[in-house]
Amino acid sequence: MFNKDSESMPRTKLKDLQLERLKWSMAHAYKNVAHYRQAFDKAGFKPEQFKSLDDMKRVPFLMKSEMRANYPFGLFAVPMEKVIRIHSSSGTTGNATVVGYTKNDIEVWAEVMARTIACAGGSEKDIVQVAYGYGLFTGGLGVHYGAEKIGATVVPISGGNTDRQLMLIRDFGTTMLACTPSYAINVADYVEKKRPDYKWSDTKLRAGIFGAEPWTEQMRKEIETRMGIQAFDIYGLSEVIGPGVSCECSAKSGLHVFEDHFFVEIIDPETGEILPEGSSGEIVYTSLTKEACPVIRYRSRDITRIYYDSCSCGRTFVKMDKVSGRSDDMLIIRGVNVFPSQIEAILMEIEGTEPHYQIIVDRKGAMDDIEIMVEVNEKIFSDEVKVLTDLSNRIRQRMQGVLGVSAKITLAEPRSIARSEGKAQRVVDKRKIK
Ligand code: DLL
Repeated sequence: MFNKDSESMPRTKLKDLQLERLKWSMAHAYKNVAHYRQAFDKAGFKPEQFKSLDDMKRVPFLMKSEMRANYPFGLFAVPMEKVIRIHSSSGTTGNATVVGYTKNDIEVWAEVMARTIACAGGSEKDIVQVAYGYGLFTGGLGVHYGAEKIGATVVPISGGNTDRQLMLIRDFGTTMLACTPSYAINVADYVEKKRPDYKWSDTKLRAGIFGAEPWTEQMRKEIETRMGIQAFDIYGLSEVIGPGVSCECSAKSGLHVFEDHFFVEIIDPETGEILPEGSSGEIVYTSLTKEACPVIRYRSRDITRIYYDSCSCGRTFVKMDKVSGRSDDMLIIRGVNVFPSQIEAILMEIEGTEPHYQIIVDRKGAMDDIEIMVEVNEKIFSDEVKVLTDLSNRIRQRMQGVLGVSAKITLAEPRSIARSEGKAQRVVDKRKIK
């Protein structure tokens, strides 16, 4: 479902549409949500004063803490009779935020998710196995509605139960798998270790739409080679809608943002200043069509870059880079900024390590201490001590070289780090717990 009219609109026309929709969205939020009224009044800004995209900088941000402070329904802009669905998320850190959807919001969500599946080459001919969790998390139902809208056959299995996932992929002829990238690797591991009889080449699986957590190019390669499929990055956040905010097309060079529904800016996370196109910073969202829970300048904390390039797929929407981390997830180790995704990228380059790891940060006296627990493969683990010592030295040196901090490396035996069916818990920051 490549909606040519909306997805390959000339950019001048798109900007006009965004301006018109921004005016509506701001007036709607101001009129119906006390929080926006107070925040706008405090900033001395009235929605009627919004005349051009340049006026965006005058509009106050919405912080996650403010969403939480309005728990549960304080940011709803329509009466409850109009709300037909609720989802809730803890995001990647902290407490729950609650979002609501009107009938029309669910329609828009299905539309952007149908586009996402189409971006990954999907159509009514596909059988889509939805192994994202169903429930308050937006992954399961988000992909489900999009797959139905495109006319595909949906297998709503939800997360977990790897044996059953494998059975249905084979028996139902699943062509597309939707789950987190860490679970996809988990499934590939499981086949290798426990199901030598299971051959990916005997299945019809040809693509995967993976997201909900940061992942690297190396992880993509790993999934693609081990399962023999094409792996696409899909991105979204519940505060904005769920999955369906942006996704990769066949070019696999950045994720197209569905700009007719979401207006994006990149800001400096420290100062809040808008940064020029192509700069790396925090991505901020304003919903253009959402009725139940409009978000105006929502600070996502996700770090990325947005830019326009004329894409071979014909879509005229800007692209965003793979999210490299979160401004609030960034670890500061002895004064050095470290993103978990950098550590992952290093591990993936080193032969013998598995993509299962955990970063444990602690404070010994006044010093930050970082330990990286890395699983190694069966072969390496059964090797002699010297091989293991060499490997751990190599990882330590590489970390020091790239990150600029020294880390303690602990090699763990195969399958000793807890697996997740959803988002993997990569970081244990004991400094926050104390
Ligand atoms: O994770 C929505 C989703 C479901 C997206 C299924 C893709 C697939 P939340 O639980 O609200 O929503 O978490 C949103 O997860 O701000 C990012 O930090 C992170 N995230 C989501 N997708 C990606 C991705 C869903 N493709 C938070 N790459 C976001 C990196 C991602 N991070």
